[in-house]
Amino acid sequence: MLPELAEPPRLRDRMGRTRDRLSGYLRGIRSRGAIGEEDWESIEAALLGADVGVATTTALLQDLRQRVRDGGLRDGDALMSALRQDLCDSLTSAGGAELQFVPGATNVWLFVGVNGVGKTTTIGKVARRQVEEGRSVLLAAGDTFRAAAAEQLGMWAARAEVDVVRGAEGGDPSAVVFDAVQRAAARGNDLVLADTAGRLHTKVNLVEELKKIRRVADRPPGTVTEVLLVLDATTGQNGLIQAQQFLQAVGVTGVVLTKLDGTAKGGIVVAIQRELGLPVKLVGIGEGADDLVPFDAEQFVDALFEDAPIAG
Ligand SMILES: Nc1nc2c(ncn2[C@@H]2O[C@H](COP(=O)(O)OP(=O)(O)OP(=O)(O)O)[C@@H](O)[C@H]2O)c(=O)[nH]1
Ligand SMILES: [Mg+2]
Repeated sequence: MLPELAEPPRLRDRMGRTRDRLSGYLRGIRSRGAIGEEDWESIEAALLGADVGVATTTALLQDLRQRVRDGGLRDGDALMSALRQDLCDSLTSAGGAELQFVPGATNVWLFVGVNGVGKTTTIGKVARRQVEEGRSVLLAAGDTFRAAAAEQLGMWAARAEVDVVRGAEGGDPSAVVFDAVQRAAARGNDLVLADTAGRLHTKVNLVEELKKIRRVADRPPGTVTEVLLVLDATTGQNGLIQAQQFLQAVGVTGVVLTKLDGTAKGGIVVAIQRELGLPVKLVGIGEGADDLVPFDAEQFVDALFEDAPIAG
């Protein structure tokens, strides 16, 4: 039997660093009777400091300034509520956080992303949750670059009580994924979680390798229902540049943003969704097996601000 899953950790409890950074700038604005130029500067500095990004920050500020000019927002309290609402809206515009799964099929979820972002750890956490939800999971050790990668995945597999298909070190990763899909179909596993090596974006042939993995995984009986780009929140805006490279190589369906617990730059979530048009589906908030939660825009925005949630 799997050890009982702990209560899922709360975003709010793990996002203290980003919240502290924001509140350092925003403290006091809510109680302002009239909004002054220094308040706009504080909001801008807060959003940029949290890595919301220049384009998104500019758009948010333009909208808010216009509404203040039009008389729709009369004081600091109204302004802060509007900012929260705007953030929430921009976080839901790229689509929902639901993970796609076709019942009865051999679903494949591919995990891609550069070195060290947390792909293997995320697969371990996802495996556990999916087993808990009643799915029959098989792992594919598609990172054949280092033997240690398959071993690491094997440890997570043991924790989730699922099997892992491995290949030879230096072997063809798409062959491993192919084997995993065949085996899953033969044994009635309905979900294959495939790990990949992390240097794929750097060389053209490696990008080709990733495309090939995807093609092979999508061949019947397999069907690729998610391609999840894993990004490390602590790398901030650089993550967006990485994302572009992967977007061009494989059809990414969503983002897993890891290490939100270790950064003051949690605003990158907003930039990813607005600037890439990709939904953040899962967020990693620690190194433990339970430290992964589905992304929820409202909970996220609540976790960013020091004061009470938006009324109503
Ligand atoms: N604090 C924190 N650490 C995390 C999180 N997710 C992963 N890590 C840590 O990040 C490090 C790298 O994780 P891996 O899962 O090995 O990353 P990877 O993308 O598979 O790396 P490569 O296989 O080298 O490409 C490990 O020390 C993890 O424990 C998270 O959400 N929060
Ligand atoms: Mg790995």
